[in-house]
Amino acid sequence: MLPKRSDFPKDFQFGAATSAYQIEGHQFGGAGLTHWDTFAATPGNVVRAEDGARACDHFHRWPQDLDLMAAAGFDTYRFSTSWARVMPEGRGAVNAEGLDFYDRLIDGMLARGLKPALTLYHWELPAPLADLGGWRNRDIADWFADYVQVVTARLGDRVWSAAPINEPWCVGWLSHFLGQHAPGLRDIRATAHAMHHVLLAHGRAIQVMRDAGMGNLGAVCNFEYAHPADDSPEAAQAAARYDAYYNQFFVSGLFKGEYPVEVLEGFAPHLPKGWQDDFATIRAPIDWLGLNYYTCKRIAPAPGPWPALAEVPGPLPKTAMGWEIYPEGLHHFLTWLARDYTGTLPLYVTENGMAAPDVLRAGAVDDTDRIAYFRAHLDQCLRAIAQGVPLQGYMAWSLLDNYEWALGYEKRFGLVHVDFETLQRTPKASYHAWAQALKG
Ligand code: IFM
Repeated sequence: MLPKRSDFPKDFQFGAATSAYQIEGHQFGGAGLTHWDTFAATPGNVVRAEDGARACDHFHRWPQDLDLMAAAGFDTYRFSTSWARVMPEGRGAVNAEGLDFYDRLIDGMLARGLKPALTLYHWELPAPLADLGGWRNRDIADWFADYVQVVTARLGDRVWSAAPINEPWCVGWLSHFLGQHAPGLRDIRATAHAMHHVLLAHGRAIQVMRDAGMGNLGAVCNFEYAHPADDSPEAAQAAARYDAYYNQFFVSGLFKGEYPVEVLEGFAPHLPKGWQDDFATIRAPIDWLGLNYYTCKRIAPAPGPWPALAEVPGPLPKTAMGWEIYPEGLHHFLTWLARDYTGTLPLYVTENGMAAPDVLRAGAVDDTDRIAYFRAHLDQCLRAIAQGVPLQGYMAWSLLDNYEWALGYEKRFGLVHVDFETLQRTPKASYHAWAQALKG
């Protein structure tokens, strides 16, 4: 059983989240090529070279998917617009069919009593912009602002909340340093540029939306608890470096107008010229911060250049992603952020959930592990709220099984099972547990 709605403060928002490329089907409706299409088409990058061409075909099946959201009793639906669907070349011409789609989708949410929680970039960079250097190119802040302007003009009057960019760490580090996501680079200079430009683009987008009169604007960052692998001072320092570039970099930029010293040790020669001057834009006031939280890591020192660390396996039970289940980490980040960065600013858990080896048997999926995962993390939310943390909502990842990026369709995070042959949706036991918890 999950904690009940009535266990949370009045007006606490419960939701579920998805993202455009992971569910829509990018071959439909005139969307342009993205860097995920080209990344997936390059051997070795993605399991079975799968891409988002069809995904869950949410482009056509969205009424059914929104019905599922509403029937479970969720309050908010966190979704994203695809840059390449709205502007297939990334700049210039607008794809009317794409904007019409999002227009219908938002009206569909409102008709069902769901609050639209918009994210403007969940990783589907238009390929023509990748050709120009993508996030390494400072001009991306202006390209992004122009796209945000187009979306805002059409949809801004009806969304409940908006955040420019999902998980800046993944856009920057995972994609340019670790090479695991598009564009698959492994280069510290590219990483430093991308991580800074993501924040600059965020700030420009907030300005655009604010100028257009929109409110309830936020940022969504992901966090991973860093345990030192052992008791040595070297492991403690390695974990501190990991924590600095993973957990502190973006919130330090957004709320303090600085970058952590541990990150500057590696980044200083590589950040774009004049980076300090951009904090005035980056610090554009926001109305809330969203946390995406899944797991912790064990960090050991390692030979080699900065950051000179390695992840080692940990002892806790793991999800199908191989991620340790560590709900206390969510409590840590909620209290740490409120204490050191955000104060009384509302916080939202904008993603939390687990991949499991779900099996559809006789029309049902018995994902009791996922229910336990949600319960454990919701309990940590309640603990933080009782301690005064201004947490105002929680959104499960994800409504549907979907395209899990470099891992293709193999890892299932959904409350609703998707058969990727027939595209049939089947609510799992976790979906029914949410519906029960949200009743009344
Ligand atoms: O599927 C992703 C999502 O796109 C961003 N946050 C983490 C999820 C699980 O890996």
